[in-house]
Amino acid sequence: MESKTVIVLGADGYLGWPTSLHLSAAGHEVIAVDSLVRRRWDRQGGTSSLLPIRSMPERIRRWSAVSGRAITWRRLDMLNADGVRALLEEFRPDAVVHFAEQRSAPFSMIDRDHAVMTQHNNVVGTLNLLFALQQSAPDAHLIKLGTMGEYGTPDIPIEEGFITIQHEGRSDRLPFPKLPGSMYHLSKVHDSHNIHFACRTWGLRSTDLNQGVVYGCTTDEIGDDALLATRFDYDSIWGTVLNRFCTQAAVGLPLTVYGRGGQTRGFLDIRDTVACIRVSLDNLPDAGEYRVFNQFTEQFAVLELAERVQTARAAHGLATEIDHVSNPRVEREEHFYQAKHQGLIDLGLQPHYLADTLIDSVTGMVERHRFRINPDLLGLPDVDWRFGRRHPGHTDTAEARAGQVSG
Ligand code: NAD
Ligand code: USQ
Repeated sequence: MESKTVIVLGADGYLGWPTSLHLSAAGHEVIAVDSLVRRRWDRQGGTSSLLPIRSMPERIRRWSAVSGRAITWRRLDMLNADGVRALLEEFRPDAVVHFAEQRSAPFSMIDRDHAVMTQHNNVVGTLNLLFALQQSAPDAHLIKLGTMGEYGTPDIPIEEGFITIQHEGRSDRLPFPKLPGSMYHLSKVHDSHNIHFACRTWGLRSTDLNQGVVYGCTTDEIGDDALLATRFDYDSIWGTVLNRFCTQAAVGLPLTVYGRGGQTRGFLDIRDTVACIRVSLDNLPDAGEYRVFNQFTEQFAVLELAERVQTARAAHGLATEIDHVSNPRVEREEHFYQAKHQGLIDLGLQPHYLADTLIDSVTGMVERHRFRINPDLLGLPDVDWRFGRRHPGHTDTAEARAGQVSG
């Protein structure tokens, strides 16, 4: 397989770090880039990864020692437009994988400042990248992480990016309608429009990956090497639902199903996140092509997931309680959901489906690190879609605003 030069933006994050390792193991030259702003948001908000994570230089040294492969590290904020352009000119990448965004829906709904910061960070960062690509690397393949939540939960099947519409005797293939459910999810819709425009107008080539909710904490490259661990969030701001349920179960707390629990989403194992990026990288879109894949492997209702965790624990003789807590979000709790996800499978993705063994391995990891858990972060959320943060002062918003600037 041809070795490519790949810049991974957001490489210090939950998904960016394992992807950097996976692409490096596949023989690509990887340049890992991050502003480290997420570590700052954690410090400011009192959250932290359950798994201890090393600094980027430490993790890269460890990877080099165990694999014999080098990864280049650069600290850079995507809001620094000149820096983004200089990065592309220095490395002349074949591809850029863009994870570097504020990715929490509850964080974006805390208050006006957090909503503005989220959309500014994500939309302006991506615009800076698009202009830098146009000027300095127009042939590079942009692989951008979008989200299934861009579509919302319409009462018709969800296509992969585009839908053919018949209207008044005419027909066209148009972007699928979007009904996002948070200020964060909206930022991804704005990104998608901007990327599509850049492909149509400047001839850039891009794969927009509408990824579902990710679960799990390890990949083939990380294994059980603590020095290579990626972050694992369990709190109500950053923790995604299955990771939270496994954590709650492991410490004997009730699983917090929001509302009735019929909310259905697409899900995938973190091992499939990294595989999807590699598969996208191996299959180059044409110049000017804006390609969209729905990146998930199975869909579940939230209550169904809680019951899966309950069943997996019961197999070990352990009882798990499920609590239906008042839903802090504005979302449908019972709805039709049928989203297509064929594109990546056609390109060769071999999915991992949710198994009790995965639930066991995540709960086992949590049990080994339970002394690091702050139970206040594990329970009920304190951000409400209608009212913002219930306990103002928990995060200093002025400080949080400053958090968008790296340094
Ligand atoms: P994460 O918060 O763990 O990682 C994101 C990284 O991007 C962080 O290390 C952060 O410091 C960095 N970053 C943010 N803004 C930046 C900026 N302006 N300049 C440079 N670096 C910046 O998040 P994650 O879970 O790894 O998510 C990565 C991407 O995948 C996000 O775009 C997210 O929207 C998308 N996604 C995640 C999930 C999921 O379940 N985790 C699901 C679907 C899509
Ligand atoms: N939920 C619960 N209980 C919890 C936590 C969540 O019932 O303790 C419910 C939520 O109400 C929601 C669903 O679980 O209906 C998913 O919530 P989540 O926090 O796991 O995921 P979400 O906020 O949608 O965001 C996550 C990532 C985001 C990514 C998105 C993919 O943080 O970066 O874009 O998943 S998707 O959902 O497909 O848009």
